[in-house]
Parts: sequence; C-alpha cells; structure tokens
Amino acid sequence: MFSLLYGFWQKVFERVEYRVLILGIDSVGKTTLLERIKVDYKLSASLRPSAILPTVGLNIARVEDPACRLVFWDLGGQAGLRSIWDKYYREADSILFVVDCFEEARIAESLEVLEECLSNNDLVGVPVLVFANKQDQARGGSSTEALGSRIMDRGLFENHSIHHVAGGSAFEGFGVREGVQWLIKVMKTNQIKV
Ligand SMILES: Nc1nc2c(ncn2[C@@H]2O[C@H](COP(=O)(O)OP(=O)(O)OP(=O)(O)O)[C@@H](O)[C@H]2O)c(=O)[nH]1
Ligand SMILES: [Mg+2]
Repeated sequence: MFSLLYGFWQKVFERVEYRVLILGIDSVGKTTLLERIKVDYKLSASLRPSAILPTVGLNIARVEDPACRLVFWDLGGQAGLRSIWDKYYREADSILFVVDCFEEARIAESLEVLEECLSNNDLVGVPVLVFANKQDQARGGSSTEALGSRIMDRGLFENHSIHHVAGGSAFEGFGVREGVQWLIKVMKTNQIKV
C-alpha cells in the first residue's frame, strides 16, 4: 500500500522534463547560446566565449526552471557532423534552430539545412524556435523579420504549426530568456505529460 501511494505521489509531483535540441550550421553560436542559458539559470557564473570550441560531439545541459526540467542537447553544426542529427529527432520535444543573419551565403545554407531538418518525418509537429543570433553586431545583415519572411515564403513551417522566429544575442544575452520561455510554454501545451 505504501509503495502504491509513494508511486502515485512520485508521479504527481515529479518534474516534467522536456528535451530541446539545439541545431544550426557551424559557428552560428549554438554552444555560446547553451552557455548563456547556463548563466541565466545560474549553472555558470559568467560567459567565457574564449573557452568555447567548435563542437565535435554533443554538449548537454540540464536546467531546473520553476515550471519544468529542461535538457538541452547542443550538436556540432559542421557539414560532416550533421549526419548524426537525425538520431536525436525522435527524442526531441522542441527544436531551437540557430541562424547567424550577417552573411547571405550562411543564411542561404542555414535555410537549406533547416528545410532538410524540418522535412524529417520524426520531427513532424515538433515546435520550432528559429533564433536569429548575433543581433549585437552593428554591421548590416538580414533582420529577424526578413528571415521570418524568407522561412514562410519557402513554406518551411508547413509541418510545424507551432513555430516562432526571434532575434537576440547569445553573446550579450538579450532575447535568450524570452526564447526559452516561449519553448517551455509551447512544449507544455504540445505534450501533456503526467
Ligand atoms: N557577436 C556575436 N558573436 C557570437 C554570438 N554567439 C556566438 N558568437 C561567436 O560565434 C563563434 C561561434 O560560436 P559557437 O558557439 O562555437 O558556434 P556553434 O554554432 O556552437 O559552432 P559549432 O559547434 O561548430 O557547430 C564564436 O566566436 C562566438 O564567440 C553572438 O551572439 N554575438
Ligand atoms: Mg558548438
């Protein structure tokens, strides 16, 4: 009887856990974003960009939000490393796709990679946040709105009714908290987990 009650108590009060897969081509700032999230959730004291190296395997961070537990998976974005991304798709509760908007060739490559990623059957219906990173840079480039329009024009969100395009800076931190809160909100409504 005790174990039955205990099991019930555990089920009711255990923290819901959501997995966020951070994707994007190389050098767009995925790991910097993960480190910024760790600073925001007090897992790190400060951001040390010089200590961040190109990702070859996988970086993981577990954070405790008042609303839930979040597990972030940050994968390497170099062309030769993208072939393993799909091994993680089935486990993902949302996608955080990072884009660097300040070089046309890189934006075009990002959109191609985003298209391939979102057309995978294992990701149908999974909420997607596209994060237009490096907005702290003064030089010209594509605005967050322009990026959003290009994504809509190409119909990339066809299988992803829950989507959002937001701008910010992993480096300086603005836009990051709002992005994570948006993800939590939509993951909660997309998957009722008890
Ligand atoms: N100005 C600026 N630079 C940034 C920002 N985020 C990342 N960077 C820089 O971009 C470069 C690449 O950052 P990473 O976080 O290693 O990029 P990544 O997407 O994880 O790259 P891979 O691991 O190779 O896939 C580094 O020099 C960062 O300091 C940002 O918001 N603003
Ligand atoms: Mg990285």
